[in-house]
Amino acid sequence: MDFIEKEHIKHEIGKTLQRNFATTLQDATKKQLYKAISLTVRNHINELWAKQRDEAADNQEKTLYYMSFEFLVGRLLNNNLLNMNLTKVYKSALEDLGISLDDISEIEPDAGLGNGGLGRLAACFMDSLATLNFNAYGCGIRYEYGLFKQKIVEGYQIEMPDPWLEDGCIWEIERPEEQVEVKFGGTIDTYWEKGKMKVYLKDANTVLGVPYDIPVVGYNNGKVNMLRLWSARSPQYIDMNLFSSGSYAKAVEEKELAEVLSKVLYPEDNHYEGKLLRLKQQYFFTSSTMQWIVRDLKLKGIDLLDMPKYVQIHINDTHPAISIPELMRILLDEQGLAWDDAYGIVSKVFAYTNHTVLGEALERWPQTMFKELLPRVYQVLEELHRRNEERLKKTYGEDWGKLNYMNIMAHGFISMANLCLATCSAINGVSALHTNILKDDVFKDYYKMTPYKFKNVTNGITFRRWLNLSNPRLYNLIADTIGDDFNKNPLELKKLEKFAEDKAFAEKFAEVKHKNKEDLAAYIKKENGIIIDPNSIFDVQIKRLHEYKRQLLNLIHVLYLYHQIKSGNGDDIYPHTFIFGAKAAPGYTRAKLIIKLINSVADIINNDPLASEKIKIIFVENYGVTIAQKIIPATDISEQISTAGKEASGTSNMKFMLNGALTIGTLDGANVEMRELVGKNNIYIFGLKSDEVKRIYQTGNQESKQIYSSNSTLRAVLDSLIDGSIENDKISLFNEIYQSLLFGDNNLPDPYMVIRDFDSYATTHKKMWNDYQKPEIWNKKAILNIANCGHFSSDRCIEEYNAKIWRLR
Ligand code: 26W
Repeated sequence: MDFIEKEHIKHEIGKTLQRNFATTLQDATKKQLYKAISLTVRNHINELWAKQRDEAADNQEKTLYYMSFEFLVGRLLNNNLLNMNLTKVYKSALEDLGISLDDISEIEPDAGLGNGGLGRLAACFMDSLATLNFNAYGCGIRYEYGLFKQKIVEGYQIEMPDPWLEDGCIWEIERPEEQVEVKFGGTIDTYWEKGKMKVYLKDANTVLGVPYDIPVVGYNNGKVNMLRLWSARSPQYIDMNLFSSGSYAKAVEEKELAEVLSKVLYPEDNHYEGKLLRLKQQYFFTSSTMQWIVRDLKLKGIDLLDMPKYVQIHINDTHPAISIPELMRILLDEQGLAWDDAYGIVSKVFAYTNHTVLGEALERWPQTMFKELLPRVYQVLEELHRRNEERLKKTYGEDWGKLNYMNIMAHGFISMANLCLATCSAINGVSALHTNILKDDVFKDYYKMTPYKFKNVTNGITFRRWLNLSNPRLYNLIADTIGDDFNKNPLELKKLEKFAEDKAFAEKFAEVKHKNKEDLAAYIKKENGIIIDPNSIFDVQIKRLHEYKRQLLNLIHVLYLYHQIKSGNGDDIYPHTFIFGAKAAPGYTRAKLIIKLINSVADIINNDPLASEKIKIIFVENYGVTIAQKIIPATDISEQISTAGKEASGTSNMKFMLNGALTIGTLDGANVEMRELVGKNNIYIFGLKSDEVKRIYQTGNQESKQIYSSNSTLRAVLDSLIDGSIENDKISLFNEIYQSLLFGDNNLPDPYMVIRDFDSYATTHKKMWNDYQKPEIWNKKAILNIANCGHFSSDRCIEEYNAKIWRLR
């Protein structure tokens, strides 16, 4: 961005307040200030953007369409200032006006259009794509309500709506002139035209897809890509006859039914349910996007047969997989291509990332539901299925068990993963371990058939948001020490290794961490009313609540420490503040019960004069991107403790590493690669490995019961879940959790290996607090973590996607 004078900025803000809000700097509310400031930033972005949109008409470079049901973008003002290289001048202009940028940025709603890792990954990717100067569009849904807001009432999670668009979104631009029609239901009809049979839908319901574009600015390079989010609109105006005859409600009903499609984000993370509305949403945004892509190519005068040269479509998990038959349908029915030509295109342009191996997360749509909602797309799917089955038979013969397992359609269901495996040109996992599990286990039969399709691209995070923006103290310290080249090449962070044993540097690092901890303590005091000690170890687990992520293991360990203290054996325990932040899917009862358990235990410990000297528990309400940005810089210990084999990658592990926290973790997901990069002495690995877990699943897990019988200390802790010592007037409240640990679900005791891994977890913790008390050791390890974190930049990750899969340039 060319340099902008601060006087000019001050002038622009004043003028914007007058022109848009008929107010002045003196009278403006904070909200008006936020909006006016953002509008001035937006103007600078839009000038660049307009130029690039203009150029795009002639741009023949291959473009990526990153399709995702979720984009967890978070706040944009600070991010846009940073990437536009305007932070300094804006800060100083605002200071002159007596305004604090930090205060103002707190006004912006946190755009929570995603659940967790997959949605945040998509947002990090958008940042890197623009920064690396690739032409890319993020394509998704403009949910009117983001992920629910979490309130904790008497320890329980309560879900509240998140109307993030209530006051409008400064950054988006509505483009009604580019709207498309999406058709649902109806029946298939045919007619003849110029000797060709044409297929169309009769009596279908039409919903309009209206695009809203949000600019995505590259870091310091003037590149502007965009996030195109589709909003559903009814093509009908309110029926005035009904309206004037008194049927007001009915008159608006139809309109509402159409517009409900982009109302709300499904809050289930890793647990799939075949809900009709979800299927409608998926078709709505994929059909809108496919129509747009084809229209755009034709506007550019490109022959559709050349599409693979110009277009790459990425499917972020199976949620957008209906794009595949939908693009086929458009090419066949609307563009008149022959099947083989259409399939030739489709089999080249799509690539698919898998983000989870949990069986309960795999999408399988009931055939009847699909057929009724999307009759023509269903026909196309049937043909894709038939042809795929022929191919499978060539490899596997008439092995029907295997065929049904691998088929696109079987037993009344459509397997979206099999659709992707059969038709995409590339399939990737998100960490080395995860990709191996896909190859050897979950997708092994497809891997045998088409090994060349399978790639690994280990996840990454954008350092711009997760270091520069959220931890300016550490960013400045690093930049002052090794220069700021790491902004362009994150591997340059390696230069910090030299300083790992430099006393002066280590002290500065410790000071940064301490200040960040003081800030977090102040925030927690304000939000939770609890005073925590910045000298205690900040031990953090923030992520979605899921049994496989094992917040329960963490909590049981805290309870164990509590028992030690109460029985007079806690002298060597170093003071800890255990921080949890997690949303549970509203229908996931056990996860919600674990939240209640954390809060109940927190209540007991925080109010126990003896125990609270040593340990405190904080549950941070409404965990999301913005809160993560406050917590991560202040963390000493990062909890990455999933049952091995279950966490595809994890990305918060990388954020903590970048911010100089030390990890306690299992050999799961990207933790495995973290250990390789930083060395085994600088990460605290514990617990069962993924192949051991797999074996236990095959042979049963009686050992958990034996541990319970033989380890009296652990037994006392577990028994305290049900003996009234936690919620004495609701004695059976946590019985379900206790039962699951000891007897399990489906006869497998302790299905997530909490009891099995407890001992090694506790021992490892002890080692950590001993190391923490030797700052020269601890800081050295922390600095080595930062120095070796460059690999986890989403810039590296995007370059790798490009080299292995997309080939945009
Ligand atoms: C309701 C169906 C459903 C199924 C799966 C909803 C959402 C999902 C996602 C795939 C869950 C998800 O976010 N997975 C996470 O993806 C991250 C980015 O790759 C990984 O780092 C996490 O390990 C993985 O759990």
